[in-house]
Amino acid sequence: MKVQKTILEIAAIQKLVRKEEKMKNKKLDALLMVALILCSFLCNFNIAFARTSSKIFSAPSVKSGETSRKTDTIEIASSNYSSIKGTRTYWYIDEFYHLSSGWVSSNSRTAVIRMYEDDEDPNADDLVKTYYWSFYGTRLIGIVDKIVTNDSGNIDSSGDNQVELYITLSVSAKKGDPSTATSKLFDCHFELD
Ligand SMILES: [Ca+2]
Ligand SMILES: [Ca+2]
Ligand SMILES: [Ca+2]
Repeated sequence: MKVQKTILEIAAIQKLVRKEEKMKNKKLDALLMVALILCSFLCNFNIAFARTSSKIFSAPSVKSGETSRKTDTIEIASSNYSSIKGTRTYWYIDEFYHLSSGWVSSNSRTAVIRMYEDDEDPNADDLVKTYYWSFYGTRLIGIVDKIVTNDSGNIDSSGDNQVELYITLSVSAKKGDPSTATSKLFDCHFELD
């Protein structure tokens, strides 16, 4: 009688354990499903919000202590927004080069790159962002010092998803610099959210 009771108790415990395991598996399945849904949502989000990149172009040549002429204007259109805010524009350096021979090597030289959005007369172009950079010897160091957003609002007409961007470059003077302009200091490109 006692033995039979013990067997029944063991069977009941085994049933309980199996039930708990089933519950655990169900919970794991549910968690896995949530993770999968979240992942596919994030992947889609990433694809939907892919940035547009412009072609790579060269820095303008510049004389010591002066501001360069503007580069060619580059048209770049967003596939995410119908109106473009200054905060949704980006400018990156792809390749760094040295100042032309004869220029003084200095770690206290600085460069300022201004990104503008071109507009038709009589509208003035918009100063969108300013990038402040330091030199290491005769080339820019790898990372920008400071980026200032000068215009965080719409930089073109509302409903116009294409902006027309260009940059200018200023390089601070060092005593002994030649009066000749630099050859290209970097290659760069724009991006747009
Ligand atoms: Ca424009
Ligand atoms: Ca504009
Ligand atoms: Ca436009």
